[in-house]
Amino acid sequence: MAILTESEKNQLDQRGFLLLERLIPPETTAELRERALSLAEAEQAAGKGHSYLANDSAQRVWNLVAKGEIFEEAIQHPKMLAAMTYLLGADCTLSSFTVNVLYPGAPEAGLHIDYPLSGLPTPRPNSPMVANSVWFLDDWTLENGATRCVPGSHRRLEALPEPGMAYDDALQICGPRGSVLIVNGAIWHGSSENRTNESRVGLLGFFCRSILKPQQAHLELVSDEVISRATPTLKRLLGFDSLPNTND
Ligand SMILES: O=C(O)CCC(=O)C(=O)O
Repeated sequence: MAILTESEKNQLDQRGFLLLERLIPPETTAELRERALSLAEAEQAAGKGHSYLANDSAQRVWNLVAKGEIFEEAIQHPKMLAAMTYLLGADCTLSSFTVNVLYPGAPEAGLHIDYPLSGLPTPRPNSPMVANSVWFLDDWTLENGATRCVPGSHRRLEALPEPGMAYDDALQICGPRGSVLIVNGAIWHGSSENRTNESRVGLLGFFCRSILKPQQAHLELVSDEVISRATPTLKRLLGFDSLPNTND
């Protein structure tokens, strides 16, 4: 069973994020990238692309667990799940699993905290409630939109980042493809501008405590075939162990 080192736990506690460098082998990273881009292209061509940011310069592909066995396996990565367990408890569930593509010219996305934290009354909870894993399927560089994070901002329980404001303490987290950035969802974070001629392709494995409503209704979205081959871990992540009771 994968575990976090004391230093890794400390980084999550103090800074609110942790970079796991080169976690994913190069062949798997390349396959995930190819699959992510072909899904994005297919959804665009079918008129079902989830585009956002100015000029539709960024795109999400939702519901990845239903879109290929490679994603079923990826979302169970032991070390990534060890980080989620540390932050959110051993019964944490999947909130959403998506592709995030920044096409050339995508502007920076505003700093934010993750769903549903920004909708909560303040002071927000002091303990981690949701957390994201940002999978670098390309090298994350200063030029292509590497994720910005404000270290320690998960402790600002009353404040939210102001739209359009540049924060001097925001750091761009750069790293080689195959790395996974674990982010407490209460950290002020967001993607940066992609000033290159290449797409920046990533995955977002987003998790929540089991008491929260996930971003996606996985039990409705995932086919019986996926559920029939799901491991106990995947079933738990999809929400089987955290359903409301049906006593009558
Ligand atoms: O893709 C990234 O760099 C970060 C995405 C993000 O901030 C989010 O979806 O909450």
